[in-house]
Amino acid sequence: MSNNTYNADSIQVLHGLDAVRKRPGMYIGPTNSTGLHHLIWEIVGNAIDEAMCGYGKTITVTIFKDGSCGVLDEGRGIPVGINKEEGRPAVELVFSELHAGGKFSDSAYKNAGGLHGVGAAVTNALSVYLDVTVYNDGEIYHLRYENGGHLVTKLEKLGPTKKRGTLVRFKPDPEIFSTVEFKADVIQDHLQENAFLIGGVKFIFNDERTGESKTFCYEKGLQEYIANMNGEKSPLTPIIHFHEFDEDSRVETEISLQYCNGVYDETIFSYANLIRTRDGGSHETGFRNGLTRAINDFAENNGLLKGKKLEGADIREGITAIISIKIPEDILLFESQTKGKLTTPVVTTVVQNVIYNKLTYYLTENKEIALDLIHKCVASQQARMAARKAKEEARSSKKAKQEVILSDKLTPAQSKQYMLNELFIVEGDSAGGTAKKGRDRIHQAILPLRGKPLNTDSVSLDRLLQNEEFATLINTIGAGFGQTFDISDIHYGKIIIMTDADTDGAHIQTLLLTFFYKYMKQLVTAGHIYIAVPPLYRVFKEEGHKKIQQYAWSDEELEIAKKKVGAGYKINRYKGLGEMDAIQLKETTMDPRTRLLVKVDIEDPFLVEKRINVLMGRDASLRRKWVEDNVDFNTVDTFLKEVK
Ligand code: TTJ
Repeated sequence: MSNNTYNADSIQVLHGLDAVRKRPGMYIGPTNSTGLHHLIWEIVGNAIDEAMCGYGKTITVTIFKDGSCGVLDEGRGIPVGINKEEGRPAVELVFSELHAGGKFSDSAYKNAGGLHGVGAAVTNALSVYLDVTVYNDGEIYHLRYENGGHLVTKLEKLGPTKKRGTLVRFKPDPEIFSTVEFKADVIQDHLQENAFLIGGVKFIFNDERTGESKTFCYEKGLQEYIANMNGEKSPLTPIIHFHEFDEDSRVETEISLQYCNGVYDETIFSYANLIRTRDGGSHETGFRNGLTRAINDFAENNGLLKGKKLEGADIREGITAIISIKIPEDILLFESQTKGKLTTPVVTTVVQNVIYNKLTYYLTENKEIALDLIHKCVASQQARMAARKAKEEARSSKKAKQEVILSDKLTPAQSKQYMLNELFIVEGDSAGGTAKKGRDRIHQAILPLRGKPLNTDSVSLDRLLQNEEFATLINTIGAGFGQTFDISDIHYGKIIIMTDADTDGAHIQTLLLTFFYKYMKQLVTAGHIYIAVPPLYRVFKEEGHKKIQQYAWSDEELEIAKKKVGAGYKINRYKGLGEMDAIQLKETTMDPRTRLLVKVDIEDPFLVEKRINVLMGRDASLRRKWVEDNVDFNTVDTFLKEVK
């Protein structure tokens, strides 16, 4: 325990928690649902630290009926002894002193999972109550805070116990957060992700609001993470796993990877001290360098290269990899507050050496797998060179910007200013016809999709590719797909999916999104994909020659619309696009001045990957359930941003 850092008296300590309440954003980010869940991650992170130090194998998170959350571990218990400098029990300081958490922990990797790593005191400051129970030395200890971190029950003994561990239960303050409703799926995702990252620790989730209970425990950790991500894909290699501790730098590196057939892109996730590093950084750089060198060297030494060296992209095509490193807190460096990118320099060489040495050894020991893998890399290389050559030839013969032969189904836009053009992909021929009449012919193109072929319950993307509709779609967009997709060639600035507001429509949306994400990923990440949101109601009446009307996109809006139109109104309830005429469709869904669009906004590739696995998996009932649970036409999905 450090011995010279505490000089704050209790008044300053309280002041500290007040500061958190005044500016919660500085400590937990936004005070929306995301921030709300950070309260849990801060607490769970402490329990995880203890488990990673080897104390306790089970962490239980419970949401209670009163909206509070309890986190229980089986560790050594937060120390209850009196802290000499402060003259107060250490456990009390943990919850009332900002940043105190780590000072009482001997873990090198503290703040696991807590995004800002600000500690348990922040959770306390933003709660209406927080109860701590410590089971240690045969005694139950208890203390309680209320009202944003005011100590109301000092540390007390409650009686004997045989248990060991810590239980923290808190209820978030509705005056701070825009919502205080914990979401079961968000918590489960977080716990599952941690369970994958720390093999062998059991995470239990109980939701007493619904009676639901789930357990996540993966003895094989990252390897099961990969298995879970690649579930339905056809593997080219087994899951390959490396784990190494570097004594000099004290960096622990764990890598799991697998190659699959029929996959064009690479999926690489990285973590530093259990924090997801979305934008990669030194560990990912080291991984890429080491992987490229190992495979090139091996291929060269075994006479498998056909001429030129393989490029990194050739080597990574079809890979799924997870890199998880753990490093001492004092050299854990991120590019910014949001911790998206690791910058600790030494990590690059450490990870590079691990993957280079271990993979070289693995390939030598597993010649057949090595041959399969190198053949795939060489095939990728050749495909890439052929695509490049074809493109150069097309460019030089000035065919490049000529329209590809378009399906007769497409009604093209007249303008050649591609970025201003919009492609509407419309569910059904009849709605397609209406859209054709309602469109702006200069900038809007219509591509009707027949609902039927998309509607099968066991869709494989490979089959979708052979499907005529998708072939048309690829041609229409005009920029290729998969490895040869080139975003600079797209023929439309906005690609707008327009379906009925029902379950089938939602299913078509998700199939299309999945298709785009998989084969034209940049279209999605660069924000070119939109979903049109048709209204649910039209409220109208005729007064003489005057027509008064209002559209409504939700039941709340319907009530407002009824008032606006006034007595004697009639209501159209739209069950599908087909029930609108061209003018109505134009006004509500197509005209940029009046329509409602949502932009598909991928914030979290982890969730997307997961969503895609559910959606494209073999289990049709899971998929249907997902669509029913998550696609709500009255609210805007969290992945989507409202735009015009
Ligand atoms: C610190 O070093 C001495 C033995 O106990 C170590 C410790 O801090 N253990 C510990 C803390 N176990 N569990 C926690 C903990 C658990 C939860 C749920 C919440 C918090 C803030 C801490």
